[in-house]
Amino acid sequence: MIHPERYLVTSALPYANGPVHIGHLAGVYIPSDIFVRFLRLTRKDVVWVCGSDEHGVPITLKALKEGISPQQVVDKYHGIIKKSFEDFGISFDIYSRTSNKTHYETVSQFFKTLYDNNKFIEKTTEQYFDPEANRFLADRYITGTCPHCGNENAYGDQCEKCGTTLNATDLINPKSTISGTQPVMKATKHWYLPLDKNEAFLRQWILDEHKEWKSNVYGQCKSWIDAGLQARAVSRDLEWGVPVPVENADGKVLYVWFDAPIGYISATKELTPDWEKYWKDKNTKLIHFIGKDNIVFHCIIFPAMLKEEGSYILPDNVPANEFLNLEGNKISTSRNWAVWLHEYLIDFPQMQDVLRYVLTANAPETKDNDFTWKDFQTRNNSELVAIYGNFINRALVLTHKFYNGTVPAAGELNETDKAAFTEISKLRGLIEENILNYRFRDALKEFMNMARTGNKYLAELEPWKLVKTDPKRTETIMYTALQITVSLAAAGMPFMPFTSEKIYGFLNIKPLDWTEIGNSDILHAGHQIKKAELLFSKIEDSQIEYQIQKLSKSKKENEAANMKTELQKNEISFEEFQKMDIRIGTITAAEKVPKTKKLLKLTIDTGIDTRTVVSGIAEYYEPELIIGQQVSILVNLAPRNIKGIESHGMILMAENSNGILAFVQPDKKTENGAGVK
Ligand code: B3M
Ligand code: ZN
Repeated sequence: MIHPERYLVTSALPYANGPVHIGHLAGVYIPSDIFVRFLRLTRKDVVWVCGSDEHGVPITLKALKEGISPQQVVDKYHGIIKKSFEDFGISFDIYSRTSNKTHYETVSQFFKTLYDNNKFIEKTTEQYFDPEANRFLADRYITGTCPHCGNENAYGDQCEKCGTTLNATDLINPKSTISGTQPVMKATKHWYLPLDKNEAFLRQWILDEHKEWKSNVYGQCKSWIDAGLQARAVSRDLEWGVPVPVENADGKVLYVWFDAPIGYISATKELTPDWEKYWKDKNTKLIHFIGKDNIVFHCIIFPAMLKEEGSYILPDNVPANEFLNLEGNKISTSRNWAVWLHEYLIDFPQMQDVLRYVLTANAPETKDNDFTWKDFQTRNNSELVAIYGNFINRALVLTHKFYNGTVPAAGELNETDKAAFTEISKLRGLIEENILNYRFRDALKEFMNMARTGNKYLAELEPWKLVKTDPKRTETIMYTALQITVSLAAAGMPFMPFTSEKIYGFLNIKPLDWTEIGNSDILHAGHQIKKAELLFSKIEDSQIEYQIQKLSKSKKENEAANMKTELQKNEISFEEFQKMDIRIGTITAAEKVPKTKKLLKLTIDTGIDTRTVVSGIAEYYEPELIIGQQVSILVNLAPRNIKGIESHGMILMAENSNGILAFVQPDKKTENGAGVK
């Protein structure tokens, strides 16, 4: 017997420092849930592990802010997060947590193995220490003046006003956020993982052997490796975390990014005594689902750890997603600019699948995407209600009406009937192929095409009319429509499991295997189905307005406090301003610059001439959609060569505090060449 393919799937462990929102679902948990549900339907040997990430500065900072202990923080949010996942049908085999005993043992053992085999280098460096609080300060515990922009509240790792990455020692007038006093430098010893030693291996393993990885993932890995890898400290001077398991390491814990990925291993151990076949057998495919900010940890650092340890397999793929924005702004916990899962369910009870659908249809698979409530409404009303729901409802209601809910017997299937089944089987193949290649949006599109196939079948054959003139043929049509209904329940299971379960309930049958989709003979004549209810209902404008209003409240309340307006620049004279020749022009063509993420090549009619400008706006605009727009362009800027293209001028853009760009445009159409003064 051939053994089924074996998979170990992991999803990023969310920090237990706050509830989860739609960004988490869209980026990581829905795609992995679709993938795993599909594997289960195809009878693969699969385990899927996740859990709360309960260590690190994100947790201790939250504790400081809420005035409770780190343990209280993680206990509170672990419960909330776990419940949200369950409520949305995220079907982990285990949702564990990194504060438990198995995890501490697994991490300590892992560290000791590397330590005993001399895989670490020990280094003593000077770090900021708060004498009053008697502790070393992680970067986030130090604030001071940014040397670049003068912001007085820059953090030890980053200035949030100008966005510069900093070292704590760059700050002017550093202050401890714990005691408010000035920290001092003090020597401290730490253990470092020499990533540089793994550079050749990583280069070959990723850049040569994993060219099939998503381009955003591959690209990030390449730039890290090309920039040259350095040794990374795997320990910290903190009280919260897994203690460094060697002598003379009091007050030191392992860095959260050392312990957290090992959480995948601990969770598997908790799940099954058979855990080693998932982690140590070369025939297992290990897949990490993560967001783009976690790429380096999962593609470079964790694999280097696994490689050094020696007994584990490495990931087969790391299908990271980009970010989901909300109504044009970055999702932000501190500004409460988010749709929280537990709140969604209060406003839209039992409507998990609608959110799952919209977040999949609009998933940030290749670039950042925007969630808007309007789009949510449209997709529900004109896709779920009008297509999927409509077909299922018609099939079931007519069966009750014509045959009191008994499946009719089919006569000979004609070409139209057979073509419908052929189409369903073909679409099944396409869904399958897309899921296995991590293209969940496309997979969902093909699923909706399956629903369209059903809709079209009924709309063309009109059994509601035909029943009066040809009841025999109508029986065959309804028989066929019911088989299509079964196929839809089965094919929809990875995407909208609650809906599929409902349909199975109406049909009064057990769930199917994936390979049975497209089968023309699942429900037999005489089988009794149950009363059906509507699967989806229309979302009214008032519901959407309420959500938008709810958001705008948070926006006003929180944005003022978080405004990151740049300081005014030095004064200039009017003559200096006049040197700039700014005109209104129209975009006449636009295309992506190949092999770049941010650049568009634009052709602009400036009124003076038609010219080429390269602009860093690709993350915010689809090239096809901006043709015809008027923009402001600085026309007398010296030409520059950007990625081999000569760029003549610069498009003026407004950039908000989240780095989101918008055109600076005239508010009514004006002639090309009009001067901006
Ligand atoms: N908790 C970071 C995050 O939530 C981190 C992931 C750990 S995965 C091992 O973005
Ligand atoms: Zn700054």
